[in-house]
Amino acid sequence: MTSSTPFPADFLWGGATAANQIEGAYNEGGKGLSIQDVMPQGIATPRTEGPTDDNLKQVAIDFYHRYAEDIALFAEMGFKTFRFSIAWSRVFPLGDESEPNEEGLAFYDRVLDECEKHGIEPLVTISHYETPLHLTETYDGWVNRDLIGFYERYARVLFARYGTRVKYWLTFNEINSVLHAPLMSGGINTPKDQLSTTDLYQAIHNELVASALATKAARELAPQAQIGCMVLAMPAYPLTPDPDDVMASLTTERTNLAFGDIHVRGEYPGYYLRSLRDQGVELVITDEDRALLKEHTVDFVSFSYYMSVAETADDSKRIIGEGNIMGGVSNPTLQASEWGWQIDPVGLRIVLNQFWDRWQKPLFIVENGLGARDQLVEVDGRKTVIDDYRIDYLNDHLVQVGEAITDGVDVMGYTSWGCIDIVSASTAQLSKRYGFIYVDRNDDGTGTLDRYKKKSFDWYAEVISSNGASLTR
Ligand code: BGP
Repeated sequence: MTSSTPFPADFLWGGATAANQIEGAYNEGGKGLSIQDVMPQGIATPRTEGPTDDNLKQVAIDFYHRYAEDIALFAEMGFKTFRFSIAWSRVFPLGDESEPNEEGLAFYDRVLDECEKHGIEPLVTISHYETPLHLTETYDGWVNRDLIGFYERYARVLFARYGTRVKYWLTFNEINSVLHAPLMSGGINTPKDQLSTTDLYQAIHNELVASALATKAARELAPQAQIGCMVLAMPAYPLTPDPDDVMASLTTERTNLAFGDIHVRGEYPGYYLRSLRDQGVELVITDEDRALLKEHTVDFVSFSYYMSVAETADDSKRIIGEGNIMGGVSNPTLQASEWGWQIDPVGLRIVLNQFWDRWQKPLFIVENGLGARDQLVEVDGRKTVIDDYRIDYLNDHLVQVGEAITDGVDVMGYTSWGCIDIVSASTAQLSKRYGFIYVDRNDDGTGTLDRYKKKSFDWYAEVISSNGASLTR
């Protein structure tokens, strides 16, 4: 380690993925269907009746069969940690059975074997946009309180099986995204335009209680485990200095900050309760729920960060960008990616400072990256991608992480999203690539699935080996 880096010596550098976006093998090993099997276009179109052949996630990048090769490539980059999710429907094919599927559990044993072989610390998401389809169709997903028990049973199986091997756990991926993507995030079958506000907020409450119960279970079954919540972070800047715009931006930010507040402080904040009252929402919250939330708060806060948005109180000024699933007003000072996500490295420093000031919990950036179209070229007889745009994006964001650490923020680590090319969550494309490793698979499903190192592969390896000293400031 050189003295010119702000990153601590034990900083967890790595990459992040999710089961449904990498594994494929959608009906192998006793796996049941998940909501992803009826979402061939991501969140762009309504769900289909059943699985369809045009769904790239059926094969994804075939990580189910190629995990050893892929983890070896991550190790070659020097990863200290690898974030992946466990497919709930691999472990409980329907979701409401009493006994887990041994073949599904054995797969993750093998993944963990490979991580251990290379000295890579696993970072496991328990639920990442892949609710078993049966729970969606029979119970309407998280709207139904029964899911709390099914999730707790699933989490207990994971802690009992992997608790000595996995230290870092995340309960729900981007838990706040259920506000905008009820099916993908909350497994809710009722179409968004027919879903009542009460049902939506009840689903959120049920997930929060389940998250607390998982934390409780971890304390019992895996005492050395560290449990994190995971929120989609997206600062909302006031579009102008007009106090009404500032208030509007605060209100928008609070729709996301509430999730961290509840996970860290163990109770609903006053502004959240007021918003429920204003919307005429009355939730079923038991005394036991309140006690669970209060007693089983998280050890750390993890989050994804891709973009910021602007906010205004003046509807005539609302120019909505393409945005993430969370939407938002475009910021005229920022450039956007090809998919309309506004690029804002300083926003990451702002989020880190805001979260640290607010919660005083260690922070883990578990998703960040640039989705871009790549072109495979041949250089010195070797196929590669010259992805300087991705290097620039990641470099500029990591420099801001360094600034935040220098500001005094406790940052545990950074896992760039889609460290190997994967199927996109929002659009289900493979052409929206994030990886350091190119996967030869196209949007029409053609391709060899061969892996090629991009220019960013060597760049990230250097960032890790120098512990951030090689970043260009
Ligand atoms: C987050 C999700 C991920 C991931 C990422 C990039 O919202 O947690 O699953 O996919 O965004 O989004 P996309 O794949 O739509 O480009």
